[in-house]
Amino acid sequence: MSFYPGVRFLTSAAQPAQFVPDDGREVAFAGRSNAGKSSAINTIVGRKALARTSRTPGRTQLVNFFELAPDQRLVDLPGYGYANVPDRIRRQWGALMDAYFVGRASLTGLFLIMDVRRPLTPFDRQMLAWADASGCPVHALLTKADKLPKGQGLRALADVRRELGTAAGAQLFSALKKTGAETARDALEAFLQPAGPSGPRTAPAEP
Ligand SMILES: Nc1nc2c(ncn2[C@@H]2O[C@H](COP(=O)(O)OP(=O)(O)O)[C@@H](O)[C@H]2O)c(=O)[nH]1
Ligand SMILES: [Mg+2]
Repeated sequence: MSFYPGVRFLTSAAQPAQFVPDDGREVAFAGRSNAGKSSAINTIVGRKALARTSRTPGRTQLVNFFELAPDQRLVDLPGYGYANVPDRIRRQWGALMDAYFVGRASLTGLFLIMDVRRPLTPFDRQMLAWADASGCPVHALLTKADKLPKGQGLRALADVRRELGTAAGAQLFSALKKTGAETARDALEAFLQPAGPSGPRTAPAEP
């Protein structure tokens, strides 16, 4: 079952002009190729094949937009960090990400997907820097937690939390075992919900 009954694919953008209109609220998912990003999206949304999963990472640099509910979107950013990528493609990726992070007013949260066994690669740090520069809060998923004994997973989580400090939330996650799915969904929801009334509370009306 899907936690977002109205979820639907909107479009794939190869360049900024193809991004969907920048309104409502949008949460982006980024991660090293093969880290488990598509699997995490499918698990969190509760749809088996919303985002495509694969063993052989594709090289197409596309930003995939999904509508979760009216005015709420999930964005699957192109994977990064796989070997043997021509420089031209790497530059194209950088330009696309830069355009996305700099200009995206509706971006209210970033999910950073990292293999629990290989967290915080240089590319991940670049993502964190982009998010920080655009004032976008980050939630890190340490995926494939089922691949490590529990103690090792918890140590990896503690290490990542120590490094990130207040820069991001972090949790263990497994698409295979569904570990952490609910926590991740709560974090997604928190990013998608408009903040409560910001200014000072209005005093009760005088009689
Ligand atoms: N054991 C395990 N394997 C996973 C998990 N998540 C993804 N995978 C596998 O890792 C590979 C890459 O996953 P995918 O979601 O396509 O990664 P992406 O390239 O980041 O989108 C696939 O073979 C998945 O089946 C997980 O939580 N546990
Ligand atoms: Mg993928």
